[in-house]
Amino acid sequence: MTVRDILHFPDRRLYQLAKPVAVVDARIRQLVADMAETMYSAPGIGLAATQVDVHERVIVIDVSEERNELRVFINPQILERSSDSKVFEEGCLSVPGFYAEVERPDRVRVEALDEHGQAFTIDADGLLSVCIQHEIDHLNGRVFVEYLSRLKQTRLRARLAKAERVED
Ligand code: QAP
Ligand code: CO
Repeated sequence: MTVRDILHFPDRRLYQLAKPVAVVDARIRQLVADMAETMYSAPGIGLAATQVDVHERVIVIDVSEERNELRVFINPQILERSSDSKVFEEGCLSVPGFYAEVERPDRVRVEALDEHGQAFTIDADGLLSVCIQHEIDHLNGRVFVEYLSRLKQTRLRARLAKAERVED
């Protein structure tokens, strides 16, 4: 297992649309293992392949306290969204140090393949629901900051550009 480099907003590669996985094979399982390692070492609760510059539809999530309930979603599809929505404070490993409230459907029903290529369906609510929706957005080339007002996005870009200059 290897910790992979995470792309940082506003890297253009974060806007790429990920392709469906055709076969869940050893290569995909290697990707899943590396993504899990990368997420746990960050530490984070979710990571999409897009964030490690692999543009295939693979997500890893662990929202458990103990950090021992890895969930793998390959080719995830949202089958149903609840009509009621909730606001949640989100963060992202691709936008370190930045958090903002985002409104999304409260619950989702999701179908996906696991790391063995086995199909499963799950009804998610709470943090898991937010996380699944956030990560599927990544696969569609969408970063959560795009839900913010133009003004907030402009301020964030200015702040990140400044932080970048200080680091170099
Ligand atoms: C997405 O995000 C998410 O800024 C996963 O300095 C977040 O794992 C879904 C992280 C919140 C739902 C709610 C962020 C780590 C981790 C940072 C993450 C940071 C260090 C974010
Ligand atoms: Co993210």
